[in-house]
Amino acid sequence: MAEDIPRVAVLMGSKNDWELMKPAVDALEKLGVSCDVRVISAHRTPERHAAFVGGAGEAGIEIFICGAGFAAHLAGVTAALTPLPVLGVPLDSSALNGIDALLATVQMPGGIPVATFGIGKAGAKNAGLFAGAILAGRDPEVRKKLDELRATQTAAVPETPFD
Ligand code: RP5
Repeated sequence: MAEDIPRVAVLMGSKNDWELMKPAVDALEKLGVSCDVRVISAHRTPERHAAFVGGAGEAGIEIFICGAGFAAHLAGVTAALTPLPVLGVPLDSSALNGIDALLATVQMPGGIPVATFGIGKAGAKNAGLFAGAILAGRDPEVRKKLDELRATQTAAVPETPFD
């Protein structure tokens, strides 16, 4: 992980969410963006949640990525606590395979937006890349790394399935 001041906070509702949320951190590392990774639950650690989000802006955080399963209110409550962009990742940790978390995250009432991504690891990866894309708009170094990452990804696609 880069050692400069974290610009993105990656929050997850449980330590058990880490394997699903790691792709977000991996994507940000590839873009040279440092993150602050925390286990914070909106319902199990509400004071920790409010304290962290309340101090995050002053600490340099520009974007939040929140992953949670079940009745996933972590992203929504985070968005209620900050005007900074909140990217929500629904996690498939319940018997409903993340459909519950997807609906809970995406169906925010008008007024407190959460940008919601796909369920699980692909959603976490895209949330990390999207946070990078937001930062790329104001940081040429991140923009350069994002362009390089896209070019590498394109070059890795074979012309035929036999290559
Ligand atoms: C949510 O409940 C967490 O985000 C996690 O996905 C789910 C289950 O948490 P654990 O019981 O595994 O800690 O709050």
